[in-house]
Amino acid sequence: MSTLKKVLAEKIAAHRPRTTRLAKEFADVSLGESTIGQAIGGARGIKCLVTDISYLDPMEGIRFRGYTIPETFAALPKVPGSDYPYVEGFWYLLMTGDIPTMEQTLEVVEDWKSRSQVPQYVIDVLRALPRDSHPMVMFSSAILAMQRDSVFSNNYAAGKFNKMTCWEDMYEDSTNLMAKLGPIGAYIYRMKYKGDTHIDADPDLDMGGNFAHMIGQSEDYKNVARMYFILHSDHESGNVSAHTTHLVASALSDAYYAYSAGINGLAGPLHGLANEEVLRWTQNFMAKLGGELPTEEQLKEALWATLNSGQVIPGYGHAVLRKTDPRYTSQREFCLNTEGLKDYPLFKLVSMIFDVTPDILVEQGKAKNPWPNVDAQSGVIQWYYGVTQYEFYTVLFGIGRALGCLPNITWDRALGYAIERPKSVTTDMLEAAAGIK
Ligand code: AMX
Repeated sequence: MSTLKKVLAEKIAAHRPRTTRLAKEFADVSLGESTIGQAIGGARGIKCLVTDISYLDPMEGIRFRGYTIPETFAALPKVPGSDYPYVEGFWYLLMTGDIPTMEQTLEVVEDWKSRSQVPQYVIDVLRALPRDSHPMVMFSSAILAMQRDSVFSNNYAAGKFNKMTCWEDMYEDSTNLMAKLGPIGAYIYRMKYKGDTHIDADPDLDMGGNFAHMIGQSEDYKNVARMYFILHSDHESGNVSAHTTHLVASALSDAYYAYSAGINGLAGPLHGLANEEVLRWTQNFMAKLGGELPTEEQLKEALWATLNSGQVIPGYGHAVLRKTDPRYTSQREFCLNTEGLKDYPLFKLVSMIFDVTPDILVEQGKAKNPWPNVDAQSGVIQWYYGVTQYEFYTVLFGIGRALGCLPNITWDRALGYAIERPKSVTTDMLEAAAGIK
């Protein structure tokens, strides 16, 4: 058994009595009541999910297993010659809550390599889809196609379901899936945008480095990939992709069914597609100006025109955050510290948008959070390095998001979380509760 799985088994055994005690002795303790506004308004703020993988404070932003983004980057073992950590070490952290040693990290690196071969039938599925299908359709289809190999579902069908040990099958499925997502993303990218020519994995590289290599990117982009996947991994469990994955898994559906569904949620413009929308908005705007940077007045006009036409400013606002997203700040610092990128016109425009948009959103008076989220900054980095196919950006997000969603559903199984089933009411009942009927 790998060190990671052994440590995970110990953590699970130590954690189980806490959840069991809470459910048995304190089940009636209230976490707050729900209102009509919350029932109509997307369940915003209702506390009815549990996760220990990450926590999102509205003012501070995300902490992964208790670590802020800078603390996470500082604490994890770094890829030799790089300022950025191994994605594999981050996976160890999210799974167990422990910062791994270099040795433990390298064990995960080897484990993923041994599981990373994409089956030929997945390639066949990808090739059978119309080539102009959105890359998220391809990504989700590839994940779903692999369900036939699910350890959990195959054991379940063989009558081998055991509530106490089934987390191990979920762990195996999650690891098998995670190890293949980078290569699948790279295959989609090269098939769609690089003349259907493909690059084999380099056995000497880590997951992030290999993704950069397999899409045909530069040495510098390896750090971009590592940073990007880690930053997009987890944002506690109420967001659409994480919640969908958890919800589907709660029916004892396996990791493939669950994460394919999560990816479909990530594909929406209010969620993961926003990074594509940000680049489209910004590029269209620059094209109208003949490639020149706008004046502040021109920029304000364009932002108001977007709002007045009933659209949202992509990359701004958040359901939970009430300040600038630290994932935005982290990527902004990467731009400011990277020669060439800090003076790049598109980055300058993104910075100008950052300077004027919050005031405009405040003046409009609708958005509860006028500050930028992760998506406002990520596309410009991709564009700078030559990943200019912005419909692909959400696939990058989807590879990263699996780092959070899959440990979450492994723990869901370990702690025996119930099938999810919130209660519905009718509009008549709401009107009765409001005293207007
Ligand atoms: N531009 C214009 N209007 C906005 C806005 C924005 N960026 N953000 C919120 N609003 C509007 C909402 O549309 C809503 O209007 P309505 O009352 O007419 O329906 C009103 O402000 C109140 O919304 P809210 O409570 O502040 O936000 P929310 O929790 O309902 O939605 C989010 C959050 C992210 C969907 C929203 O801010 C938004 O649409 N942002 C732009 C899209 C985006 O960047 N999405 C990515 C989010 C991060 C991620 O998941 N990747």
